[in-house]
Amino acid sequence: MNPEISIKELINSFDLDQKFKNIASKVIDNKRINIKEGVLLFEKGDLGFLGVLANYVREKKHGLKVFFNRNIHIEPTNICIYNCKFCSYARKIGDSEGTWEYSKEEIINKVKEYDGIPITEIHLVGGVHPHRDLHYYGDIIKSIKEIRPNIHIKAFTAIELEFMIRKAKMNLEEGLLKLKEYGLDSIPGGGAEIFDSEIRKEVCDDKATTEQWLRIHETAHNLGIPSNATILYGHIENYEHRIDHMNRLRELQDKTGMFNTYIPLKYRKENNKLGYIGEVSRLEDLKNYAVSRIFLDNIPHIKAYWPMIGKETTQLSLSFGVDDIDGTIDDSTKIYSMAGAEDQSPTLTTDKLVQLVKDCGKIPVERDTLYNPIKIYNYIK
Ligand code: V47
Ligand code: SF4
Repeated sequence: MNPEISIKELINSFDLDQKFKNIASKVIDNKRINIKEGVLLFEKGDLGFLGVLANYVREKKHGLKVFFNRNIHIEPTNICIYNCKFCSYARKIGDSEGTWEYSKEEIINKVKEYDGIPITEIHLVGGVHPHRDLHYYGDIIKSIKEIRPNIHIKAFTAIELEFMIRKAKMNLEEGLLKLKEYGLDSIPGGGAEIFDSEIRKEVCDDKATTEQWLRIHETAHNLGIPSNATILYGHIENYEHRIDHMNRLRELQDKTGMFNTYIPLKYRKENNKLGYIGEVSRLEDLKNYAVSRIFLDNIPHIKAYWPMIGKETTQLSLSFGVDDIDGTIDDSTKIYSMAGAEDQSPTLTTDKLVQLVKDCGKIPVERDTLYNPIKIYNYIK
């Protein structure tokens, strides 16, 4: 069946206001929706309609494929100089409880535990330790590469990078190039939080600014280092702030084209200072994925981070624009478990991950960090 006819028929089956019909026509004709239209989708979009439109975009880009990778997360420390109100895991030097810092040897030993296991990526992210600079972490990356030369190292949020480069008294370009030399392959999406300056001031006023976050990613892209982008949603921001956030990413992506994936991170409320506001519903999560897929026409992938939202919402998200589920096989990350994530000890074998995708009628694809396929699974159950 011609996919354009079927999507038009599907859209016509909704009783839609003209404004939504115009948005759907734009999306079907490969035209970009504007800020006002993005906000309208959030405010008044029917969830079924959003799902159909987001799924159309998703299938046009990736068919029924759902990407995952085999990675491990290592968090070198939870010591952090900053005071983000949503953070449940950061501690200060000298705090009597719940503080950790792994030595270089401990990190290397963790990597060695995966000898012979076909992981393709190490995701290395932690707190901003006041005494550690770029060379300290660069040396760790170099040592990991010595024992696993082909592993992809995706490391350090823009917040960590801003501090460790400044501490090493380098400018951004020098610092990022040096890290690349040590073995850094790409940058994860964390630290973006919310770009609106007023809301950012309310939730994380002492760390790198929006402008710094964007500059770090732009500089990395210009040096050939790809990256991801996140948003922290479901706290005190409103829909305009979410669209503003995505719009800034869309504009940067127009310039560089080096963002691989957009990862909406749902705010979790346990053990942090914003807990009194509670959490948004699953419906809101699905709406957020769908609008993200529709609005961010130039970012190839939308990722649902399953340890954070749980396996069921992850499965539902696959019909609301998501095509990537990260796929951590052994996730020792504490940033979410301490904030009350669904999955308190997130590990999924590849078999279970593959089944989770097949159960949704989709095709699991194991990928490397840069989305080159490693194995395409048969989608028959
Ligand atoms: O920037 C902190 C978030 C992020 C909470 O690039 C919280 O592939 C929810 O960016 N509730 C760091 N979120 C993690 C991150 C990430 C994760 C998975 C994959 C990738 C990738 C990147 O975690 C922080 C912050 O936005 N976070 N506290 C909380 N209470
Ligand atoms: Fe530090 Fe990151 Fe926690 Fe903020 S979110 S306090 S930067 S560890």
